[in-house]
Amino acid sequence: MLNLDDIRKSSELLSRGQRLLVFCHANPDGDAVGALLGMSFLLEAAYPEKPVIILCKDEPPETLKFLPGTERITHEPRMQEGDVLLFLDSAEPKLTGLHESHAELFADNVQSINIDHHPTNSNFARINLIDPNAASACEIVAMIADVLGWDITSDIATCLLTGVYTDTGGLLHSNTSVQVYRTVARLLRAGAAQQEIVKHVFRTAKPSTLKLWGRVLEKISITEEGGAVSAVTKGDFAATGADYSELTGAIDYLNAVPGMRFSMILSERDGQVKGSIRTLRDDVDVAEMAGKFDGGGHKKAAGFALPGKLKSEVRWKVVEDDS
Ligand SMILES: [Mn+2]
Repeated sequence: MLNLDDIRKSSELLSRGQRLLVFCHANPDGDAVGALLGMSFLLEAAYPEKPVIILCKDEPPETLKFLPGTERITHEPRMQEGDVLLFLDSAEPKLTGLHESHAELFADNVQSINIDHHPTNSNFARINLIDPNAASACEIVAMIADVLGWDITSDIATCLLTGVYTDTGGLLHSNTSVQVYRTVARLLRAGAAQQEIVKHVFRTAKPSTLKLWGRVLEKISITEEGGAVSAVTKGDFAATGADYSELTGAIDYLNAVPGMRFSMILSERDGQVKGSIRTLRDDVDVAEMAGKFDGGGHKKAAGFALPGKLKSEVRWKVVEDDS
């Protein structure tokens, strides 16, 4: 639960800002883009005299370009005296991809607000609005808007509902709480374009995406530890013409293998191997598993990134010939 006092302090901080810079994490997903745009529009309405600058290191994936305002996302922050910064859905500075190129964003004297639902959040900002019980950052943004009496327009509701949907896998994941359904009802009442979201996010797949998923599915192997594991190499991305963002969602198919403790997809990108881990079980903590590789996340959905590349290993075993 969020502290109402912290929400009030945030609004005081925002009202003192000359400009408002809103950020989400790099390689943005539906929750990151939805919260980024939803919050930016809320701020523009609440503080019409203040410039609101919308920032993300990377472009949003094609599937999210239907959201209003994606063309306003810029990639290079230029901080000025009097700026107030907001970070969304980002558990730590490095996830913005800007911590090295723009270390000034995270300096001690910066006026910043951190809105997130990752339990691993490092509370790196001046004010930290962290609710690990929330299923998405968008859910928290909707809640803050209601606490502060900010009007949620239909465009804002569409942005926020996108994050609520994507971070719950279309209301299917175990994080789909009573509060998630309440938020959905709230956003539908505000006029969210629910069918547009469903169409673009869950019912649209480019041929390159389907081909990439084909490779993921073909390469599933079951490990001794009870994991359904697959991997995609740089070569797979090149051969299918898919980009990294198109891998999103494929892991749910690995999770469908019965009896597994967890599922994992390893993918090569930019000289790194990224691991995404999921589990459907209550007695497995994938955030802890990811932590062993310097990663983090939630108990049921986590990830890590290691420098290097993938090397496939085929294991052969000689057995008795009983044919
Ligand atoms: Mn999220």
